[in-house]
Amino acid sequence: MQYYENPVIPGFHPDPSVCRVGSDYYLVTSSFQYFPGVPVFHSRDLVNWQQIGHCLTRKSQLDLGGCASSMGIFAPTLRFHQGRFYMITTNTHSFRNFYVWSEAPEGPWSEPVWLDWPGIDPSLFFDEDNRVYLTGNGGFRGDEPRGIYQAELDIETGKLLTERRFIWSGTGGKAPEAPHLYRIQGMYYLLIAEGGTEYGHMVTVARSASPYGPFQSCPSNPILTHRSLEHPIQATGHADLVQHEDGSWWAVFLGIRPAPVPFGGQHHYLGRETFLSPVTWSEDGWPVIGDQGTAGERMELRSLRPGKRRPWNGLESFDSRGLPPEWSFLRNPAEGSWSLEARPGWLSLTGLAATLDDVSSPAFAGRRQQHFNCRVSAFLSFDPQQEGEEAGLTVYMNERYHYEIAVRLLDGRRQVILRRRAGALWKVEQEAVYEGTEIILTVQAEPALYTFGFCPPEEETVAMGTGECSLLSTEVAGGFTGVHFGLYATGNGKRSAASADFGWFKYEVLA
Ligand code: 6LW
Repeated sequence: MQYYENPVIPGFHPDPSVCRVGSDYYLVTSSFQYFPGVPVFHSRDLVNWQQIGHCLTRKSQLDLGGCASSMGIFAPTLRFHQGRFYMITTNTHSFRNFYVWSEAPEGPWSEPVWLDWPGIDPSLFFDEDNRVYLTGNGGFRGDEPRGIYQAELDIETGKLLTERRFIWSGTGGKAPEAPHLYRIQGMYYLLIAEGGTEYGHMVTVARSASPYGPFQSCPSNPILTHRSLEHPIQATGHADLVQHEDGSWWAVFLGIRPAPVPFGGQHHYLGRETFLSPVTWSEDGWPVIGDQGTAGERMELRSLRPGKRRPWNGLESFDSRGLPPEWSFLRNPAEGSWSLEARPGWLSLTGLAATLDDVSSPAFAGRRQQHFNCRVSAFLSFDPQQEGEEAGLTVYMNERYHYEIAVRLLDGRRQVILRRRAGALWKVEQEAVYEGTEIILTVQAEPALYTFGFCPPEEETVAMGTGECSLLSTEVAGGFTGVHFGLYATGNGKRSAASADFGWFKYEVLA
């Protein structure tokens, strides 16, 4: 038997939504306070996904100025209809729902079409009779019940064509959300998530002969959940279905992989990740996800024929064509804070007053941590001019939970520092005088510990200390995101005179 490995998209990639166009599959995930927003992935086999861009690449589409961490872009839905891709989502920073469209999934995508529609997790369904349904979660207005609401939409203008109607409350779990409507074999299936996006998460389904119900709940709900199971994958929920070209059905959904912590308990810091599972149909026409509602780290390929997996390892050398698609800024990047042209072949970051401790746009560019065991290194050329100027490599969950290995100017001398921040606790753990202007900064990640170091070019690594992974976890830091490795610069209160130039960035997966 042949297998594929879950998660199919590791690291902070929650709320997956998928669609198929011929033999090509496209998938989007949530991005919160990171910019550009809504990563877009492509696959030919459902197992190997490659990021090809983002839907929201302009401030006119995504304004995150002052956006709190874990707010911003919540769950998107991706659909294809008559030559156009549509991506609908909520910017919870302004609390508005909107969609963008494009003929090419790599973009560019249209300006937002704003909706008069409350709640989160909007979804689109294009019916065979050309009606378009907007389905989303609600229950935040007045005393309206929590659950799933729906209306018909004019997809050209974004105007609602009907009243917004309550269609299902789910099976009684908290936070009924993440709806998707499908028409399968003449019936309307409504797939939702319940239980909240934590350890009680689950997927439930109901069906009706009419798109507005009444919906009959599946007798074997929930059709996916790992709640109260001893299982390496937890919090499974928020699914979307797709039919393979060969007729087989598959679900993408989110889950987490908690890492054991030394004194017991579980912590997850890689974020909510994207998983894949086969879907079979019961004799009475209900979908069954995975093995009677559970999914594994290794699952049988069945009819899938995956190509070769593109290695996750990467050496990024920077060129003027733009940052690689896996890279993001924290909120909209501040003008003049980054450049790929100032020093060709380098990523130049100019420190601003803002630091990594601020809900702001510090000079920052990073990529997700996607593996428990990996090693990251970055080559930095930096000659700080003013007291407090600093640049380096951060392991970043949010402004209150992050670790840095960095170079800064203190009392007129260049030093390498290891700093840890976990909530109100904050400490520069190590300081070492450093004469050179070029340095390689390193972080080695293991499931329980990050180990920080530096080396002058061509020399041995000097260890600077460690930081516990669990202190950056969602269980400690809160929120909906996962850890990023970020290159950053800051003037610690004022704009820096010197730019911090990064020559390369390496991400190596370790066994
Ligand atoms: C999202 C909701 C959820 O909009 O978490 O897991 C919220 N599900 O559906 C943020 O990702």
